[in-house]
Amino acid sequence: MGAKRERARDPREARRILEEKARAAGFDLVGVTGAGPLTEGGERLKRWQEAGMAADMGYMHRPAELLSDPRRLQKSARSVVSLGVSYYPGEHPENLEGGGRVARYAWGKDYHLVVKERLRELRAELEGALGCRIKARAFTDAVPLLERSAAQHAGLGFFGRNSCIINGEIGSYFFIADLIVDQEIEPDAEGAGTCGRCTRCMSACPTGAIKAPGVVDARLCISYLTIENKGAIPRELRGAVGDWAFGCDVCQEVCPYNKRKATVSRWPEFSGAQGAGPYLKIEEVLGIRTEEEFEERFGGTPLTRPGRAGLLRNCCVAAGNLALREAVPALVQCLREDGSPLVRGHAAWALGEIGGEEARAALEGALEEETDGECREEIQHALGASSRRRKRASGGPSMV
Ligand code: B12
Ligand code: SF4
Ligand code: SF4
Repeated sequence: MGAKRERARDPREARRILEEKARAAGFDLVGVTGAGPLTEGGERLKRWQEAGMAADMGYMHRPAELLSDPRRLQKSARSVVSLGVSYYPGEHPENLEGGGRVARYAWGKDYHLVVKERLRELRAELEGALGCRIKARAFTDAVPLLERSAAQHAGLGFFGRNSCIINGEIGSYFFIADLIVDQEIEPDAEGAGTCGRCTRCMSACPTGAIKAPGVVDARLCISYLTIENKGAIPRELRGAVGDWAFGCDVCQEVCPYNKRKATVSRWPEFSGAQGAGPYLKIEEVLGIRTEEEFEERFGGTPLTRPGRAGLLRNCCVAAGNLALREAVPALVQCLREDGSPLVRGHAAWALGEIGGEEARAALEGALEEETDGECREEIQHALGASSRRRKRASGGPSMV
């Protein structure tokens, strides 16, 4: 076999071969853009950062010039191949058993691993078909690049008012994956489309996180609060989190493009059967005390991202919002014996929301034992909530 060439000969032929191989690898959307800086995206990102909307996601505070320039990731880059794969696993069944709701993208296996493997295979296929070596950086949601802006430039879709990239044929329930390559591949026309006069996502967002068309304030977004956020979920936002225990789909659920176009993913790895599925059993999650148990239960799924304490925190909030009486014993145990103050504090809050004698007794007992300042404050607040509820129930004056 002769030595491989450095370059594919014809950019148009390379584009045709890419289309064929990417479709064969199971990608639903394929597009290409040049490797130059994503100027408009970078400017918007800077304004978003300056407004504090990146919250405490360290990787989103990197300089906008870095996040918007593919060549900073790979010096020899000549094209960015943007790929889309639907993860849509179907509609949420009704929450009849008081579960913690999981966003659709996370029902199955960890997409980082699943998609990366296919990207690796795709690159090998391309090298074979083009007869040249390809220097490539392959990733999905894992490196500092504005993947949505690159996808829009590569023609995968347009920016919706919810800030997701929407494709006219499949909606927005898809992952974006990228191959930054050192090959000249014929670029596609930019993605076009519009929300028209629709503003459904902006009015449906439970926390009012969509501040302007395409601008999501992460500090308010349930997806941030339940996944990336390492600390407490601000008390004033907990009620609006509802039963979401991991991520949030509201601004995509209401989108007419998804209502009309979303079709179930062809990748079995993203089905609920291969991972955590649409709902978590709240009591079961609240019983996880060690990192080992957590890894055994959720390893290989996206749900490891917030860590054990983060996921238990979320389940406490969901239990409180669902007023889940069955969860009281598990919450009491969290309050008494969990090693994380984050979990104890949110368990106290949930017990205050659910109320009842057992919850109240546990809160009073915990106040005597608890030494962590923030937890003590949560317990006191929960006791206040519970006595206000008691007064209301007995017809007495209310403080609210
Ligand atoms: C940080 C991050 C988050 C943060 C912040 C989200 C946000 N909207 O910025 C949080 C944790 C909240 C989040 C949540 C979600 N995320 Co996220 N997230 C990212 C990440 C890592 C960076 C996004 C980013 O750069 N944000 C900064 C803002 C400023 O950039 P932007 O979203 O691209 O917004 C641009 C528009 O304003 C745009 N723009 C440019 N021109 C124009 C023109 C018009 C008219 C408009 C309106 C906008 C516009 O310029 C901005 C800068 O590029 C990307 C992966 C990546 N590396 O890109 C995934 C990514 C965006 N997330 C993704 C997903 C799936 C989600 C969730 C759906 C998960 C869930 N179900 O819980 C939610 C959706 C929430 C939402 N409505 O955005 C997918 C989106 C796929 C798609 N089809 O769009 C990505 C691309 C990951 C992937 N590789 O698939 N995410
Ligand atoms: S993911 Fe949920 S909280 Fe975040 S912007 Fe969309 S609807 Fe709002
Ligand atoms: S719900 Fe309406 S405004 Fe929001 S992204 Fe979809 S089409 Fe656009």
